[in-house]
Amino acid sequence: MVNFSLEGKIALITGASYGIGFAIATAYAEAGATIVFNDINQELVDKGLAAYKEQGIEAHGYVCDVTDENAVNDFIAKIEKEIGIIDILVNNAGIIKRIPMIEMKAEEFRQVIDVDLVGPFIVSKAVIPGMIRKGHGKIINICSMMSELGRETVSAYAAAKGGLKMLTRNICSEYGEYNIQCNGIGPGYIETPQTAPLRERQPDGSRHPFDAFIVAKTPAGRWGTTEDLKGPAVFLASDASNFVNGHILYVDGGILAYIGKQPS
Ligand code: NAP
Ligand code: GCO
Repeated sequence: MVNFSLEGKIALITGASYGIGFAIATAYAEAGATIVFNDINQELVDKGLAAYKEQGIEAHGYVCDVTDENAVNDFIAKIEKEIGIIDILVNNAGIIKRIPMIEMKAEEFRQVIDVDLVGPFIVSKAVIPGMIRKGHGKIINICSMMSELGRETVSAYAAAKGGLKMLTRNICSEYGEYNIQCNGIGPGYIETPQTAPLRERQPDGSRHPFDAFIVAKTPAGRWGTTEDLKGPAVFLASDASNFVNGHILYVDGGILAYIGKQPS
C-alpha cells in the first residue's frame, strides 16, 4: 500500500500561526506528525498555539525570525534537543510588498528577498545536517505563480519566488544522495490574509477588479483555499514521494495552463 502516513515524523513549518502554513501543519498532524512551528512574535505564536489546540493538536511553537541566522541555528538546536531531529521542513514564512518597481526602495526589495529567499536558505542549511545524520529528509518550499510569471508591483516577490524555485532544485541536486527530497509547492491565488487586499469589495459593493481577473484566469473559476493545499503537501512530505525531487507542484486550479476566459 502507498504510504502517505507521517506517523512518528517531526515536522517544522515556518510562519505557521495561520494561513497556508497553519493548514499544512494541521494536515500533517492528521497524518500523524508532531508539529513544530515558529512565527515572528510571541503574540502570533500564542495565537497559533491556541488555534492548534482548538483542532486538538498539541503543537510546539517558538518565536524565531527566519532571516536571523543565529536565532535560527539556536532554534533548530533547541528543537533537536527538546523534541528530536526534524524529518520534514516546510519553508512557508513569507511576505509581499506590492509597490511599482521604480517606486520601491532597495531596502524594501531586500526585505522581501530576505524573508522569502534568504530565510528558506538559512532554515534549510540549519536543518539538513540533522536530516543527513537521520538518513532521510523532506524539504518543501512554498513557491508561487510568481515563480513562473510576473505582474505589476511584485518585482521583489517574483524575484524571491523565482529564486526559491531554483534553490529547491539546487538542494535536490546537492543533497539527493542523502535521501533528502526537496520539492516546492506553487499555490495559485489562495484566500488568506496575504491576498485579502486583492479581494476587498469596492465602495459600491462590487468585486475587486483583481478578484474578477483571477477568477477569469483560473479554469476552476474560483480562488483556491488552504484546504486545496493539504493533500499535495502531505504527498510531498510522505514516503509516497521518495522518488520525486526538485519538482515544483503547482496547485493553481490550472492558471499556468490557461490563457484566460474571453471577456463576455
Ligand atoms: P501570510 O498570511 O502572510 O502568512 C505568512 C506567515 O509568515 C505569517 O504568520 C507571517 O507573520 C510569517 N512571517 C513573515 N515574516 C516572517 C519571518 N521573518 N520569520 C518568521 N515568520 C514570518 O501568508 P500566506 O498567504 O499564508 O502565505 C504563506 C506562504 O505562501 C508565503 O510564503 C506566501 O508567499 C506563499 N504563497 C501565498 C499565496 C496566496 O495566495 N496566499 C500563493 C502562493 C504562495 P506576520 O503575520 O507577522 O507577517
Ligand atoms: C499577488 C499575490 C500573489 C499570491 C501568490 C500567487 O499580489 O499577485 O499576492 O503573489 O500571493 O504568490 O501564487
